[in-house]
Parts: sequence; structure tokens; C-alpha cells
Amino acid sequence: MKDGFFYVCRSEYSAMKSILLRLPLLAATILCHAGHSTAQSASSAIAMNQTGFYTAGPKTAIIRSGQTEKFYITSPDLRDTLFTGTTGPVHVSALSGRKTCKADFSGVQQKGHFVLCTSGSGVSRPFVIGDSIHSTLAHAALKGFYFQRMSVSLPERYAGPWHRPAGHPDHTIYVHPSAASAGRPAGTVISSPGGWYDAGDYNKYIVNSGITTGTLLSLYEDYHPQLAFCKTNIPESGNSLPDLLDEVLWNLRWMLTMQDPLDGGVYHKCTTAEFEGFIRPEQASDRRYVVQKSTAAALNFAAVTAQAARVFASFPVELPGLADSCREASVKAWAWAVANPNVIYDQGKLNAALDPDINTGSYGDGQLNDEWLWASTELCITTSDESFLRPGVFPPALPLSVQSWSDVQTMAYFSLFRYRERLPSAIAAAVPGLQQRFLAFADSLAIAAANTAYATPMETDVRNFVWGSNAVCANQGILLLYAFRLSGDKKYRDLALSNLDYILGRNATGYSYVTGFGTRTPMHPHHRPSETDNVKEPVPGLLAGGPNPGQQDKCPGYPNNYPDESYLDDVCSYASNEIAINWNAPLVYLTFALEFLFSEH
Ligand code: 9MR
Repeated sequence: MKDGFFYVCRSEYSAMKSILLRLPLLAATILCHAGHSTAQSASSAIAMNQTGFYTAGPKTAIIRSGQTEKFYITSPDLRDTLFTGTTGPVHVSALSGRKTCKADFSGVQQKGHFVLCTSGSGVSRPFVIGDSIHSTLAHAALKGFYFQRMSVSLPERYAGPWHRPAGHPDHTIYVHPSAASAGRPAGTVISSPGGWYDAGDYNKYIVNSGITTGTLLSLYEDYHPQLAFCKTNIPESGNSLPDLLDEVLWNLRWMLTMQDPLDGGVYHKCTTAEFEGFIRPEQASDRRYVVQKSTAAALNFAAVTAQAARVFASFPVELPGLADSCREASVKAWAWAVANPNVIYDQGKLNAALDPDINTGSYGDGQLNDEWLWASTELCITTSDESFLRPGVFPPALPLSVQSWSDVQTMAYFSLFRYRERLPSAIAAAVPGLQQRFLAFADSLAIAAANTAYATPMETDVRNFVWGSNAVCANQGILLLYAFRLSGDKKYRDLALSNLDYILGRNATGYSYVTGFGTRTPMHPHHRPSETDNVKEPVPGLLAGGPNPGQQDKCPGYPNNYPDESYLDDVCSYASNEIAINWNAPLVYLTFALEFLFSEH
């Protein structure tokens, strides 16, 4: 995908002319059956990152083959051979029983267009080796958030063929009976405009917005010098704020409307009672509600607004008062959570007691230790006030896990590591122990990854193949990049890249799961705007959920129920082919971070 909708921070990647060795006798030409057009004969047995490879980075393809074989990296016309290798031993997948072999061509450090051809499994599609190889994708993934903006029109000059009128103004939002309070009885009308559509549906959920916005703010905190000039061609691109922060603001301002100013509590979601049909945003007219305050929402909100207060404190001229408002909102939400520590969002119970029933996403979470940890940590870092440390929560004793909407433990770790030189003493004392545990967890992923069919950390645990498995993959990548930052050991950076390789094609289905990027990419995501716009290509830069053997949508057509193959590129498949903001945010983090890390060479 290369077009005018994504601007980049450095000069855009341009394919370099290759200077290839012309061998007199071309073994590869013979063995790869010269005479076939490579485009026509591209082998589905060869799985690799379809966007490309960093010149100085690791390069691996996986051949779905039951035997070790010779392979060659050649010019696309097969005439010039650059590299000859032998695939590794046959690996039997623990997830499907299928056999694979690894072709490692990291030794090729020449820019250009190439193909990989094998002695027995055919020829790959042409691929690129170069610098800034994921830059366009990183920008498109961030631009994906612009396409999810609610309550505003997306003009053609920013949105191209996916332009659309404004939908869901959200100035008339009813307080649902579950959310009623003395100051705002049921039926009260409030205004809650803006924010991003959560996913393929048209609702907004605080818990999911929490980890999404927190991940984007973490990207900013970790890489702000490099991000300062990255442009995504959004209406705010001309202002003095980085586009990443302009995008974050679009959702943050909405989040602030979800706090009841009278008591500091935060509504769990802003939603219709039922999912709306496949209609255009501007055609949607169902009544919308704020639904029940919850402890999870208050804590997610407190964490994100505390982090935002830190970040936006650097922009007092552009955003006067915003940092203070965020900080104040955070402290109030925290106080509400402390006074209401066990308000769990349980949609079944809610519907049994009150009308109208609410049947949209629940993001219900009964285990809040990790939310307490995250909110507490962010507040302590922002305020330097240790009274936000909650006994029993800090230092964390939970087993390490990969962050997700329901498990935000490592979001706290990331901030602790980032600020480890300037933490209040009670927290600082715990950090070395946490670092040790964290690196041990990253190591366990590294060791197990070596023994998987596609050589990625993603495949190390069958439990990674859940609803939104591709986000597990991207979030694992982020975690590994923190391990790299802590230790300086490049094996973690390279493992993070291998998870991006997985997302972009080095996987059991052969799909590159980001719309618009790759040679085999989702064309029918469960995404209302894409499905209803009469544009053949879906909105670009969006990450599909990915393989999910739960197959909860019960759509006909899944190839089988293997964990890593349970994917269906059909609009019906909301359990494997929806898109969601909490899946795109780790993709944005991972692609930008890898771009910056690999450009340091
Ligand atoms: O990502 C969520 C996944 O972890 C849950 O298992 C699933 C069912 O509750 O819901 C997913 O989130 C969806 C949300 O509920 C509504 N908007 C679309 C989200 C992505 O499918």
C-alpha cells in the first residue's frame, strides 16, 4: 500500500536497484523451474512477511514442507542468485501437526527486490529488502484510528475513497437506569461526542479505550523524539502537536465526558441497546446510553488520565489546562474506585434487573488486581504521591502475562521501567525484582519460540489463540521490546520482529492480517464502515482479529479448527475477522518502535 493518505517521517522507502552476482551457471534457475512466471507460480507453501525485510535485520521464511531442501534468494526473474542455503530440520507443529522447515537468509544484506525459490516447494512472491520497510504500514495503522473517528465527517482529502459524512453525534445520550445517580437520574440527557468506534461495531467502551489510549501514550513516552515529525495527513497535521497526540486527544476528550462530574465515577460504556445493523455511520439513529459506572472503568480511566496528564504537561501553550484537568479527573476516578472497589460490570445481572436490556460488548472483568496496579502506578508516577500505592497491590505478585483489555498488569510494568530512575523510593525499591521477573518471562518466550512451526513467540502457547489473537501477538512484541530496552540484548528485538513477521504473513494461514498490506490480506473484515461504503478495498491499516478456534460466530467456511488456522476472511466472522482499536494500538506501537530501532544502525 503506497498512496497519498499516509505521510511518513523520513523519506519514504523506495526500492533500491539491486547489484546482483551474475553466476555463469544458474543452479537456482534450473531448480526453480525457470520459464514459469514467478507471479503466476508463487507458492502457497512459502510463508513470509509480505511487506518486507530490514536490510540489517533477521530474515526468515517458513516452508510448509515435510523435507529439508535447498533454497536460493534470486532476482525476481530467477536469473541472478544472491544466496544459497538449506532449510532447517523438519518441524512438526504442536498446533496442527503440520510439517514446516525454516529458511534463514539473514545473511542477505542487500537492498532490492528478490524471490526465494526452493528445490521442491516452488517460488515465493517477490519481496523487498530495504530500510524503513514498515514505515508506511506504521503510519497507516495510526491512520486507522482516524478512520475510526466518531461524530465527525472524514473529508476526501484525508480519507480518500473511504471519505464519509459524520455519524453518531452523541450529543443526546441517555443515562441508563443502571447508571442513574441522584444528580443524574435515569433518562437524563448528557453529551458524550467524539472518540473512536471500538471495532466493527458503533459503540464506545471505557475499558477497551483504556488500554488502547494507554498503549499509544506509551509509544509517545518511549519514542517521542522520533515521533515528533511523523505525519498521517489528518486535519490536525498542520498544528504543532505530533499527529500521534492529536489522534490520542480525539479519544481522550471523549473519555473525559464519561466521568460523572458529581461523584467521579466513570460509565462503563456509551452504547446502543443492541448492536446496530450493517448501515452507514450517518444512517444510524438508535438511541444511545451511558451504562453503569464500574470499578474497572474508573481504574482504566484513572490510569490513562494520569498518564495523559504527564504527557500533555509538555504542551501548556497548545493545550492550556488540559494536563491539570486530566490529573484532577484521574484523582477523582481513583477516589470513586476506592469508595466502590467491587462494582463489577455483569451484563447478565444488569439485564435481569433493568430495562432496556443491553446486549452490546460487555468487557466484563471480575479480576481487578491488575487494574488497581496500573492506576496506582500511573498516579504515583505522575503525582510523586505514594499514598496512591494500594496495600496488597504493590509490589505486584501476579504471574507475568501479556497485556490485554482484561489484563493490564504489564502496562504498569512498562511505566515503572520507563521512569525507573525517578520513582518515589517505596516504588523504586521494588523495580529491580520486577525487572528480573520480567526478563525471566521474556526469556521463557524466547526459548519456547525456537521450537515452534513458524519460529515465533506467538505460537508458544495455544492459549494465545483467542478472540483477537493477533493482538496477543503484537502485545507480546511490545513486551519483548521492553525486554530489549532493559537488557540491550538484541535477541528480544529480533523476536519482536518475528511476531510482526507472523502478523504480516509468516503464519499458518499465509494471510498478512493488516488490511491493504501484503499480497494476501483481509478483504471482508467485520467492519461496518468498510462493508457499507461501496469501495472494494476495506479501510486500510486495520488489524484483523486473527485465528480463534473458539469460532464463536459459528460462520460456515472456517478451514478447520486448528488454533492457528481458525481464520475466515468473511464479514460474518466477527470472532476472527473483526478489527478493533485495542488490536490496532499494539500494531502501531510495534511497527513504529521497530522502525526506530532498526533505523539506529
Ligand atoms: O475483544 C473482545 C474479546 O476478548 C471477547 O472475548 C469478545 C466477546 O465478549 O468481545 C471482544 O470485544 C468486542 C466487543 O465486545 C464489542 N466490540 C467488538 C469487540 C471486538 O470483537
